[in-house]
Amino acid sequence: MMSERIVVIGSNGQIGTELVTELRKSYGDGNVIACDIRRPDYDIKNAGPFEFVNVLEKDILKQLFQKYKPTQVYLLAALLSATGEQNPKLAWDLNMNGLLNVLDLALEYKTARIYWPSSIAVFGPNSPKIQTPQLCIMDPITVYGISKLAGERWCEYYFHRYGLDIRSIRYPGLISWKAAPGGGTTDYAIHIFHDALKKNSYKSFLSAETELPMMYMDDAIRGTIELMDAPAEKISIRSSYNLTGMSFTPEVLGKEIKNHIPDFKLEYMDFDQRQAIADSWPKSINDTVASNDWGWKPGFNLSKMTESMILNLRK
Ligand code: VAH
Repeated sequence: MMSERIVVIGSNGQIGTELVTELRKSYGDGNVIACDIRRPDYDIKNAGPFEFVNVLEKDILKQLFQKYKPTQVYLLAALLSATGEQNPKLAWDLNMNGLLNVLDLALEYKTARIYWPSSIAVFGPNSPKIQTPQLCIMDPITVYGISKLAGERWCEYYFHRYGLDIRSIRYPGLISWKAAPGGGTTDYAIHIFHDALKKNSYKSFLSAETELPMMYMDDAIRGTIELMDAPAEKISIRSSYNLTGMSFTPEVLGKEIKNHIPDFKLEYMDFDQRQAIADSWPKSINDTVASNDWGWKPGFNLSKMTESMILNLRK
């Protein structure tokens, strides 16, 4: 079997950092090319090939495809919900034209499989809030969500029109300790652990009862690779799969942290513009289609995630 050659664009990000490491374990360091707009701030470069790539510079991107003829491409580069609202036109340009550049080049160079992440940000105020289904009303209020919803439509179009095997997951909030989060609305659930260990306290920018779907990064990485490894005939969704691990509020997370740090104190900011974004998103996600199609099953619940975060951050 021809060996896989995998290009990961956006390798320095919260997901990319861990995905490159995991893929290199399976496919060998030299077969996973980490690509980003800036040099990695840790030793990923020493562990395997790294290329400076701006996904909006199509000629440079074409040289990357020409040089590596990748069998798989993961496009993770994007502006997330909160930072996207600070710079809407850049968010649209990067998230949308970055995807279209990769889709066109994947066609031209016959890339066997492409991965592109969507998000629960594609849902909006009129989407069902509880156990949000795979198919429903989707009226996103952020440019990030709009770009992810449009991107899902393009992915499905390139599959049906050109047969491009592109696969996607609507990630919930992702919690991890290895790499810094990148400007999301759910990032309170990461900062809270750092502050709890440093200052025994945290001031949440989301209100106590703001329930959101979340997932531990270990589950997100495993689910992503399981989706990419699934036989094509099992994939019934070519927009993007609903996927979740758990749902919780800042208050519930704070109580779970107190089980490990008894004098932890959680407070709340009076106002933050991310509250309106969070209020427009689902409280919980129905991911039975992913379970039925390719056997998805989360491995981390709130207590297991909290224990792992605190254990690893304490090291
Ligand atoms: C964000 N972490 O907050 C990302 C994610 C569902 C949330 O898309 O923007």
